[in-house]
Amino acid sequence: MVLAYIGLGSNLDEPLRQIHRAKQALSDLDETSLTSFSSIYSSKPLDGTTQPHYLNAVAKLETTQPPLTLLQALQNIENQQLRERTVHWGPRTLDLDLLLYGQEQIELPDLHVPHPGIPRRDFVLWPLHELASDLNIPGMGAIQSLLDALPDNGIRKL
Ligand code: ROI
Repeated sequence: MVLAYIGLGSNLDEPLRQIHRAKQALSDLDETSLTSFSSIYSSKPLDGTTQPHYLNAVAKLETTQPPLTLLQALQNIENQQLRERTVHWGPRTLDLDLLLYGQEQIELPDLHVPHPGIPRRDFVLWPLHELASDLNIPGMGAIQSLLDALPDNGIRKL
């Protein structure tokens, strides 16, 4: 059994509904239980084009699925929620990122764990901190130090 953390993000087509649906889909995954779910946060878009604010959250899973199987399952959920991959870093109905898979460091063409964007993303760090305030992220350090290093970008809990 491995603890895995999943980042959720949406800024199109009723983001709150997208996040709730994705939470349900995560709790229905095979060989997996959803053991906690963060608050939902509203955050300014980081990078990309001019686009609406995002809603973000983090889910904590206990799973026996191997990382690439889990990644495929996340992509299936994105597809069910009609994610359109047209614009790189453009707006999206649902984005699911495999943030952490136990303490493993994985470098594969389609999968980088821990997710390399974590240190820059307050919309990942705040909800992750809510679920695991003493987390140590392999190769990146203590979650509290990562948060302390980020400027306040106006993120807020719903
Ligand atoms: N910005 C925010 N605030 N939240 C996201 O989930 C998000 N996802 C992205 C990019 C475009 C990098 N910006 C984001 O993919």
